[in-house]
Amino acid sequence: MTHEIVRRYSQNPILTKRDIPYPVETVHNAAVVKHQGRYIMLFRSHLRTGRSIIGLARSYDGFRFVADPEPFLTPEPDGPFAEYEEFGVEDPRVTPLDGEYIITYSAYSRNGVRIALAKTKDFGQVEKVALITEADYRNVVIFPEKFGGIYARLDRPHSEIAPWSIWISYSPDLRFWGESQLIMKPVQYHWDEMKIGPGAPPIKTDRGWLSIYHGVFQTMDGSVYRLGVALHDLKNPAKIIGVGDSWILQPEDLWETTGYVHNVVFTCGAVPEPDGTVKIYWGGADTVMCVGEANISDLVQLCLEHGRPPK
Ligand code: BMA
Repeated sequence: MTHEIVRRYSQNPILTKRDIPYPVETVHNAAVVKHQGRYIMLFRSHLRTGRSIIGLARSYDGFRFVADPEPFLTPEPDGPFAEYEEFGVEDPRVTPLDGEYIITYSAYSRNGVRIALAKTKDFGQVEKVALITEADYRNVVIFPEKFGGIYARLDRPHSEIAPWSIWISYSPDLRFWGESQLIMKPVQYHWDEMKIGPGAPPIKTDRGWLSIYHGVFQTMDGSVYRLGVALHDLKNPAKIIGVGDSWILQPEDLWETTGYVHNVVFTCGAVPEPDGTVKIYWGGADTVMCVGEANISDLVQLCLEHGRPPK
């Protein structure tokens, strides 16, 4: 009998560098969405230069994925994105919205890390739309619905003054963002004390928007990345109803505790299923992709009954 809130798939890891038909060193931190009855995964891979690109894999069951022969999203050689993608593209998130898929990803360059937004209708053609932050932002996730006609996103700016926290911003058009507010902070001497960041795009439930985020704790042996949950008000996503006090997933399997960066489980995507479960996808040790299942009601309950205030 297991008391785990996230049930790991018995055949993890589900995608590794050996499954990719072009040379890569890692497969991790992937976004996953359902498109026309299939699961589409956008995954990050390190090249042997140490820089990252984004590949695509497809699945009928959400567990067994087959990678496309070519990468999906790579740094632009020229044009307005080129200067900001020079060091690579990382950690994609995908949100289905208005009949399209909105992709956000980290763009690294000598100017720092910022977030780019791209769109696709079919995961064939992809259009890079805009760079939507300045330097030193990561983990932008867009809500899959608008609020009074306005788009909303969660993100995580860096700051030397305050612990790295989760903010919300709004946009009329996905290009221009503002009205930013800090909505959730790490808690001192707690599993997420060092920094937190949005993980999967929020999932709508009847009790609120469920957000799966990562939290980091610093130890004598480096940082440990774990996953937790927060519940946002359905009508006002800036209002957090509760944050689950305990983590839902920590590095335990060998491919999570050991790899390119040890002791990391990091999510960029989760797929809610009609039976009330959610498939949560995570990168293990920045090296491989894993999946597990949870009951959405258990995650919501953790926020409501074993919750803490957001800040
Ligand atoms: C974060 C990001 C993630 C990575 C994690 C652990 O800062 O760079 O891409 O998974 O660190 O290395």
